[in-house]
Amino acid sequence: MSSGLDRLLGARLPGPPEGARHGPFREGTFSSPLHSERRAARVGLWLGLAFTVCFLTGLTSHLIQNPPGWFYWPASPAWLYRVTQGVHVATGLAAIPLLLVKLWTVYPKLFEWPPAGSVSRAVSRLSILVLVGACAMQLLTGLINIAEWYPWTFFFTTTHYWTGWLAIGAVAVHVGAKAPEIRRGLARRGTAGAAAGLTEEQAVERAAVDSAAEYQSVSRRAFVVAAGLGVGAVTLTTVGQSFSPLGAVSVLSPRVPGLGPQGLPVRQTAQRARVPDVGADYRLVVEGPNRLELTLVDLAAFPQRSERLPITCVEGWSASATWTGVRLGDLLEKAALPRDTEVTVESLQERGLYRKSTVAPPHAASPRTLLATGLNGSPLDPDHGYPVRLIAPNRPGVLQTKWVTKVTPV
Ligand SMILES: Nc1nc2c(c(=O)[nH]1)N[C@H]1C(S)=C(S)[C@@H](COP(=O)(O)O)O[C@H]1N2
Ligand SMILES: [Mo]
Repeated sequence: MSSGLDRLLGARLPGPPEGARHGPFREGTFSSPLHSERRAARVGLWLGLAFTVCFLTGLTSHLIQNPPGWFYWPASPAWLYRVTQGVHVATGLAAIPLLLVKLWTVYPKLFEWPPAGSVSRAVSRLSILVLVGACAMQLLTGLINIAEWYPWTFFFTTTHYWTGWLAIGAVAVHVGAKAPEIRRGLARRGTAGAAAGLTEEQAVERAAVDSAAEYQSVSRRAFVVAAGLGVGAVTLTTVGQSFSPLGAVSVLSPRVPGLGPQGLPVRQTAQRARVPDVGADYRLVVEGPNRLELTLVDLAAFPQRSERLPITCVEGWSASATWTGVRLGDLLEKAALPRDTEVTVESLQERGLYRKSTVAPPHAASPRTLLATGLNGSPLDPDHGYPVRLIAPNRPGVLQTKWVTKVTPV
């Protein structure tokens, strides 16, 4: 807290005499301008922006995977989800160093005296506990999840969703409660006092104290540069997992583009998913008024299409590939169903959350949605879904079902 503010508020603070305070509780312990209201508000602004964008893109991903009746997600542009989910993971990662910086600018508040003072003060400090707890938990579990380490027994996706609401709610409450401080902190020097409703004389005094403290400190600029470099380094070394031009410097991302069979990453292998061996008895069944039961030879007799489409894992990595196969719409039409029929696509995989997915009408009808048998010019590798996988434009990877054996109208 700046000494100017201390002086202004000091008269109103009840508490034991200065001599009774010890260690960091003594007045003037934290005099660095890096702990100023101004610094806290500016870092907070960036952190708030990162959190808001991260929340909105995360909510979008949630709605695509659990669409309520009013929700519409288009099949084109094919790259849209790749961008929204890439931004979700990138802003979440950037928020980690930002949160650490923010906590460092404000931690002297832990030693404010008196500790509670009033009921409203106690409530406000408790709300900070919820805020910091929810934000830290959200960022940390998100990071562990994209590193593909799952050391928990709860279902990550549901927890991540609800903690997201808790975190953004706590951010909103915090911004509301701190509005005067934020306004002062973000105001240009000189107008700060006016925004705070001080008399002209007080404002001049405050501005003088604040700017002297800030300007005298060379460390202020070094701090901003270090914080910026931290955020930049995290972003630069991870964003290549979805933004391929930066793939070469993507040393910290868990998924390196190009790794995996046929030049594409694999999240779940055929072996781990315990996919039964595919033999001559394999059939692709399409339920409908004219039920189809197709062998791979039957499937090859349909018109073959090739589409260049990305796989975009919800965990942030994405990669484009050329897929070859039969249009889902062609199969639906052959089964005497409208081309925009909402369908469930089911895998040979017997257990697991991702063995099924629902294809919404815009995606079923899209001429780019394929039941693919080929990838980058050769038959699908078992880990990419041999013999048949779904690939549709603008859809999360988790909905691009592999080892497909059945298509059923919803
Ligand atoms: N049957 C089945 N399909 C699946 C999965 C799965 O676990 N089982 N994983 C999905 C997920 S989470 C992703 S990101 C993509 C990954 O595709 P790839 O392994 O072919 O790159 O496949 C999807 N299809
Ligand atoms: Mo995924």
